[in-house]
Amino acid sequence: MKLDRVVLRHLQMEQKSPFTTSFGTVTTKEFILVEVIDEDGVSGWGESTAFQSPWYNEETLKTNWHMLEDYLIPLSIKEPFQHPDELNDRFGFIRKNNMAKSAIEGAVWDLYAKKQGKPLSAVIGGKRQEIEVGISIGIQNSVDEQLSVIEGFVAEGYRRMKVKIKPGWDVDVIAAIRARFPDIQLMADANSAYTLADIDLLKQLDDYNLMMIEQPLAYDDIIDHGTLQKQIKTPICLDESMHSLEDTRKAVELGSCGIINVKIGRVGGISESIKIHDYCKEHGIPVWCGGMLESGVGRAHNIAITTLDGFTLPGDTAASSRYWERDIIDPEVTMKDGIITVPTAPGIGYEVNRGVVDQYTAYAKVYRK
Ligand code: OSB
Ligand code: MG
Repeated sequence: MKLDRVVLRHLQMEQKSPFTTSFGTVTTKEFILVEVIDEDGVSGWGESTAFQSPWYNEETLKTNWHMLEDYLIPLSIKEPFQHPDELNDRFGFIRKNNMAKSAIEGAVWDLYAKKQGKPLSAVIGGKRQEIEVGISIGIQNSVDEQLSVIEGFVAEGYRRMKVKIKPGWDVDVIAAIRARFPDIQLMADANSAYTLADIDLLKQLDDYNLMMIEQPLAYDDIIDHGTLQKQIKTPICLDESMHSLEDTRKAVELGSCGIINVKIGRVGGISESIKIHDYCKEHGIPVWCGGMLESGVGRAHNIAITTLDGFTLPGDTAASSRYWERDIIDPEVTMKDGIITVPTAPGIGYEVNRGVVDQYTAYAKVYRK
């Protein structure tokens, strides 16, 4: 593969509804859409999952633009390559900046699959034609509101409800949800809002048959999570503190979690996600695909990775209509009875709608050799 040029676009997409977690609220999604174009004029698409400000991790839209412009694009354009893994080797000397790396690596994976005329899912070894999905629900203004939002998503067919918790919005809310919905697959995501001082409170959550509790402790911790896991029955799932296969190995060896949330951007791309998947499968650790409120392009990558057989739990990959009035892909991602049908067209399997992309583009720049 030989890249002729790369286009970066800064997109601004108004969300249908605000999304609130323990660290704040997002109402407009701002992100970088990456397009790589090869010498034959074929385009591959990727999306950065960095937000506008560094509340989820240390990366931002601007730090990603800088890394892409000054390092990752020049390294990708300078010489041809045979396989996307070679790009990761080229990027290897750059520490972290995983979401920036993943954005262009994902675009190259799409291009790589398109050149072979195969869907990305098949190219990475995915076998599933359908994936089971759940939904992640932000913190609401009242318990009644939380219950009615859940009721709506249960009726829509989502297979698993994930609710956000934070100090002051935890045990009572979970108890109320369980009382109303005794049988749903339910889990809680704390986005690092607690410490080991909260251990008694976290133990109380064991009474509600949660599938897991996601990242209860610090965003950069794997040690305290191990201490906590030994004292609670609910499996811990790590999100924020997993950046690589090495982090995963350490967490598993320390007994710090029973489940791993794989986010392609957070771990630096599809190649690293596959390695984490393979390791977890070998060690009996279930994985599932997390979400970062992606547009259709990132969503398509998430669908592709979820076709690997170690992704045994429903992910956070909801339908386009959960997030956007109009997504940037055709067709948009739809969900029926908790199932998304995996696309069979080459690459990410959805067509990027350039007209819609243009409407959301605040700024764009073309990079050549
Ligand atoms: O912790 O998984 C998270 C959204 C933004 C940042 C972090 C997280 C989330 C979600 C939403 O839970 C998942 C989605 O619907 O894309
Ligand atoms: Mg999370």
